[in-house]
Amino acid sequence: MKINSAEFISSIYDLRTLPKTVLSEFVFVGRSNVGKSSLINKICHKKNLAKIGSVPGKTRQLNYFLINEKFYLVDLPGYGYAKIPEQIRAGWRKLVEEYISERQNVNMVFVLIDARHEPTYLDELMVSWLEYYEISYAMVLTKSDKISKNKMEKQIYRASKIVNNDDLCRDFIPFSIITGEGKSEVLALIYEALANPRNKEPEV
Ligand SMILES: Nc1nc2c(ncn2[C@@H]2O[C@H](COP(=O)(O)OP(=O)(O)OP(=O)(O)O)[C@@H](O)[C@H]2O)c(=O)[nH]1
Ligand SMILES: [Mg+2]
Repeated sequence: MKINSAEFISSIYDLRTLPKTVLSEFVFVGRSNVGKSSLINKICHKKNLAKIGSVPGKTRQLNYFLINEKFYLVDLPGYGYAKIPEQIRAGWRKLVEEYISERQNVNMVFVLIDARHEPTYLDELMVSWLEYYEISYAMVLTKSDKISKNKMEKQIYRASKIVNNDDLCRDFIPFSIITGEGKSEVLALIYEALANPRNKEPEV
């Protein structure tokens, strides 16, 4: 799949103002500074579509990008930044869990983990939410240019330890904005998922 158009649509602070649409949403989550916005820019071939944070943990909103006028990429606020007050963290938790659990448009989630580090408790929590709500996801190991192939294999193994449901976890993708590794794999997963939208039981 090729991305021909990518356009910033809106920043959402309150879930009541989410776009009224039936289009699929592909969501990027992960700790602050892991490279969510950089990945979105890379796959869209645009330098400044998603803002790269100079101050980690600053993003508090969901940012919506419309791609090929067919689906959205959603950049979620990063978690785990130590200097954030507890009250704001609780706000993040509520916003993200409500979005993940209630938004029917969510087709698939990309969980980003810095390839240099082990998954954190918050990564584990995110994966457990996704599995609980039966949302398919892929793990992306970012900044792959900073580690060796050997180390990457070990890190993929570590990441696989927080997966409990292999049916929901679609893939482990090493990714780098420097080398371009992983870009076609991320796009291929999106393309595949677009053909098979999330199948939810009708609500009663
Ligand atoms: N070497 C290298 N640096 C990267 C890569 N991806 C992101 N970075 C750098 O990591 C820093 C954080 O990237 P962002 O894309 O702003 O991270 P984020 O996850 O959006 O952060 P928040 O918005 O704070 O949650 C930036 O300085 C990027 O240039 C990568 O693949 N390789
Ligand atoms: Mg960001």
